[in-house]
Amino acid sequence: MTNQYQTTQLRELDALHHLHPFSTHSSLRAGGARVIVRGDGPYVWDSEGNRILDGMSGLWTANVGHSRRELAEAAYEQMMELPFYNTFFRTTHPPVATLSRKLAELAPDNLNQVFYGSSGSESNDTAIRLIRHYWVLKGEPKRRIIISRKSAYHGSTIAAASMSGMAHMHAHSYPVYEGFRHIMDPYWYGEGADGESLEAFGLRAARALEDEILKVGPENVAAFAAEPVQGAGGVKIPPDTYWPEVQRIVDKYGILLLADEVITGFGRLGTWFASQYYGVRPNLITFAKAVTSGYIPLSGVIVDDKIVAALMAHNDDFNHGYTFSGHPVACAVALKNIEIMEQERLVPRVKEFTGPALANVLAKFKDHPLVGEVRSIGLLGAMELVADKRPRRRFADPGRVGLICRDHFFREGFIMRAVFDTMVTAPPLIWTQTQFDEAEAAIGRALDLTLADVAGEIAA
Ligand code: PXG
Repeated sequence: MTNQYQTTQLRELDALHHLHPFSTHSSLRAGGARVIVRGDGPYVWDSEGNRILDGMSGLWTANVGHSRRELAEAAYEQMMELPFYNTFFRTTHPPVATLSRKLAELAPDNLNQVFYGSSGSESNDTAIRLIRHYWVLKGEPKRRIIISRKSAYHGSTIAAASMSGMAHMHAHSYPVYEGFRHIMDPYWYGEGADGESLEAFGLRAARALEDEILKVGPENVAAFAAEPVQGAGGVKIPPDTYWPEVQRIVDKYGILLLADEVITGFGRLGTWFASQYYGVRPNLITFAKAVTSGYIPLSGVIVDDKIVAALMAHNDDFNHGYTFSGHPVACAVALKNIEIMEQERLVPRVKEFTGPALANVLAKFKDHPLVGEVRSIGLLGAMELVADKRPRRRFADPGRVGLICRDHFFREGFIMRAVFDTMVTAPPLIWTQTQFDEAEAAIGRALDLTLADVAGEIAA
């Protein structure tokens, strides 16, 4: 354990020299960062010795839990054998070839080839280039527009941020990359009209895609890009009617479908990919995060045979790639991670036990005075904190109460993330009843403490 002196020193070094992602730097510097020093299975420890139940799997990543020896050994062995070699200039190596075959086996039938990167953002940049290049190769270069959704998060590089819908990201000084359009989210709690059924809302949200296609001209549309379940946007789970209607529209206009499975891939919904859960047929799946359980960066795009056929039909280079595309150590860790998931049956277990257990914990709080809605699918869950449940009235100053609640969760030894005033969770796939019980107790205490802080703002 780090002692108090070291903690203070580390906080100081961090404040002086480390610019954190997505942070308000002034308040971060004033308050200092929490120092996390260790992880083991479902828990992490801070430098003051507090054990914290990690309800976010790191950051939607650690599906097999923290600090698994097998993964460290896989990395070590690969580093001793071949720590790095590139995959440019007609070279390959055993881990990348073997992992690619494995991913083709796990992905839907028409997706059989993988292009690698090191982050979700990079994989989405690759997907964007592949999509636009495909239409050029097919002789339809006008098809450049990619439609996505308002709360989408596809990454932080300029292209991936442009495909993301979050207006607060576009507000920064860079120009939004040309050729993206954003439609409504399938978010019933936020956007459903009073009295509108989930089913009717799901169809309305899907038809926003058709409206947009017609508005910009079908001949200009290259693809629709979406997370099967929106993660960073607030665990927005589409109604059952949404994806079949989207698939119908995509098929009708012959546009490509990109499923961003950076969060939903590798078992979160009880299938290897959420596309399989929903029965949708994407032409590209992007993945990252849990492919290695976050132990080492790796990402990629799994690509439809018809896109590969278009590439094969031409003799031009596809001028794109990263030094670390198919990094051997990352691929070796991914193979071991997938092997662990298979051996421990972690994916079917989401349907059999962990998914229902999470739903059960969240359901206990649906009548809490602060909670407007609880929802979950597999191991993704959310709780809406509201000032008044009945007309779905939110708190003034969105995000304030979410942060109060998040801090109470932390102090109660449990990590949940606040997306404005929506508390979200994505537990690792290894939780047992013990962790679900601990989560339930911590949620109960943290909600009550939050309620005490904001009692004056709650409808009677
Ligand atoms: N697509 C999706 C669906 C994501 O969730 C990315 C792409 C980008 O991946 P990289 O590896 O470039 O970060 C993500 C990332 C949050 C949070 O606060 C979520 C992400 C990243 C950072 C924070 O929920 N998701």
